[in-house]
Amino acid sequence: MMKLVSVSVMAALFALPTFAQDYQDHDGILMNHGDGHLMDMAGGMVMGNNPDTLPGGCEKISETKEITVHAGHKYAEKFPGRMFAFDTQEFQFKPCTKLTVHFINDDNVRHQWMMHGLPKYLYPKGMFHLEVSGPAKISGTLILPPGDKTYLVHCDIAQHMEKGMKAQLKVGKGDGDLPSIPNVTANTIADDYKITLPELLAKAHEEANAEPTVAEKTAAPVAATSSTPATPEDSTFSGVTVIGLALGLLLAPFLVQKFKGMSAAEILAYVIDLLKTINNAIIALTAQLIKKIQHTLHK
Ligand SMILES: [Cu+2]
Repeated sequence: MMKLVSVSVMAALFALPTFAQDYQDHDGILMNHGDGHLMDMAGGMVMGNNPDTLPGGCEKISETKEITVHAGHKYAEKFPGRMFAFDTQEFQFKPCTKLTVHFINDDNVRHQWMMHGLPKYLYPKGMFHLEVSGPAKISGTLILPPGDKTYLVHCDIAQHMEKGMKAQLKVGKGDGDLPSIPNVTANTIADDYKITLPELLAKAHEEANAEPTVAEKTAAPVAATSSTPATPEDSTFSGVTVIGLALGLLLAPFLVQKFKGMSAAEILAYVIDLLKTINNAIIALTAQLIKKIQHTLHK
């Protein structure tokens, strides 16, 4: 009997390290670089740390709260198609809350808890930001502004937000919901596994025909820059725009992949930019061609 007990005690002792994840604690070793920017040699970083200055419009700290947020691959397992996530996707606090965030990175890569849209006079670049290479823990404190507003919280390491590490923090009632937050809001562009490529092209074509404003917007500044009217170049603009649009439509299925996780405004800006580039390239080519033709005709 004694032997059995000692064997099980030994087994338990050996098994212990596999249960207890070793987290590096950065809270005691951070150096203060001023302006709420704390950093250490082990790669831990806090930006926008503000435990004592009240934002404009806050008469006093309304509440003092502490939260612990985990980040890691395992929290994304319940979200189909996602790779990284926080363990919480939505936060809500009273205006003027003093909030301490304990951020625990469970992965063996770098993650951030980055909040955007804060008042810039108090938070550099409007950000409050915790960052650490895991597995590790890091903490920071901020005082939330007054008013109802929804703030984006994400990990800004390349592709981590698009792969699921995105949340929203509502102060007061918030002012709406952000898109593509796992299990909270719908994706900006929904995954569709049933549609075929020709169908997708047809759909993109329909949508492009329904919204001629994109073409108009891109064609207008181009036409305005042409200072020599009554040249044969003028008649090429509509043709050039059509070619640009056709190219855009051909590229559409590939772009859908790229647009995953982007907001509608970001996508529109990207498309307009792309069409401008294509248009300008074709106009330059056409102009060269016309000059050559004119030369040969005049000879
Ligand atoms: Cu990350």
